[in-house]
Amino acid sequence: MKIYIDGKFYNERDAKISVFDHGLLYGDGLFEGIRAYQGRIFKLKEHIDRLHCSARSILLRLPLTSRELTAAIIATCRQNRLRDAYIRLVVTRGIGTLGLNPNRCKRPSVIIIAGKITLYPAAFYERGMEIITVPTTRNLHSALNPAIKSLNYLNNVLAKIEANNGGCEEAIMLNAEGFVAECTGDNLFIVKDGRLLTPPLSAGALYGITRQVVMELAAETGRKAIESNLTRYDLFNADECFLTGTAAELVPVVKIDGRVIGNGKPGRVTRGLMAQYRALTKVSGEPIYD
Ligand code: PXG
Repeated sequence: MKIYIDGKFYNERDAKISVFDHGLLYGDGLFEGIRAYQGRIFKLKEHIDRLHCSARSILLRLPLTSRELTAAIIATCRQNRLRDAYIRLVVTRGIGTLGLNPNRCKRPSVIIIAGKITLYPAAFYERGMEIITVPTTRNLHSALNPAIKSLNYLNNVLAKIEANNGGCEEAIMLNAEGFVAECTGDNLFIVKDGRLLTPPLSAGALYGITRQVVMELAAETGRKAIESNLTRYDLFNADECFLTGTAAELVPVVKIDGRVIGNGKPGRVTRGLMAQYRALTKVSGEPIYD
């Protein structure tokens, strides 16, 4: 595997960054997780735009323009001869001192890793998955806004550990007010009486790109998605529930905190959106090869 670091490609064993990089010392940096399907990078512009928004929020000046980032990502896929890939774009604050002052970091580093993705088991997509709410609440947006896709993922990691301890692969994170925010690496939707509902960003959700695509796909079939605060009660009484994310795509949820959702099987609206999403990934995206 060839890994891109600041304009050069390295073999896996030589792809290293400094122990003084503030990405490591303080989680001071950003990332994006991007997919390529059949030789096309899905929603690349949206990922790069979100990276810019995150960078602006943490006062990090990206060393590459959007065009340069696009070219570097495509070049990394080509170097690895990939058609279907999981691409991890990481931007760190760069090398600094042991103090946390980011002004000491001269130049942010850009790292691109493109490889294969490990997906949830196929059974989750066919039969649905079980998830639980966990004690760790989502970061307050007044403290560290969950809309910033930063390298500081300890909040999510703790929730993931709690999910695993409870025998689940994903956790529902509530915000400090007790409303549903999102999962550790996925957004959440429910269907109730034909309406598609998802928490607003202000509840502590990431502006998920899959979330946005799902909202657009639902609109195509005349179903307008509604952003609404949701409680656990709303989830327990939903007709359908599913998660969205670049890695997971759409995955049906059939049990939450021991309550069976709907009839305990992936719902009709969920299955319809899953099919629409799969179809879209096959025909759209930035071509890697000419
Ligand atoms: N919430 C959080 C906290 C996330 O990190 C999503 C929602 C879904 O957003 P997108 O834009 O992907 O629809 C994410 C995305 C990984 C991995 O390797 C994590 C994400 C995406 C891809 C891979 O853990 N998180």
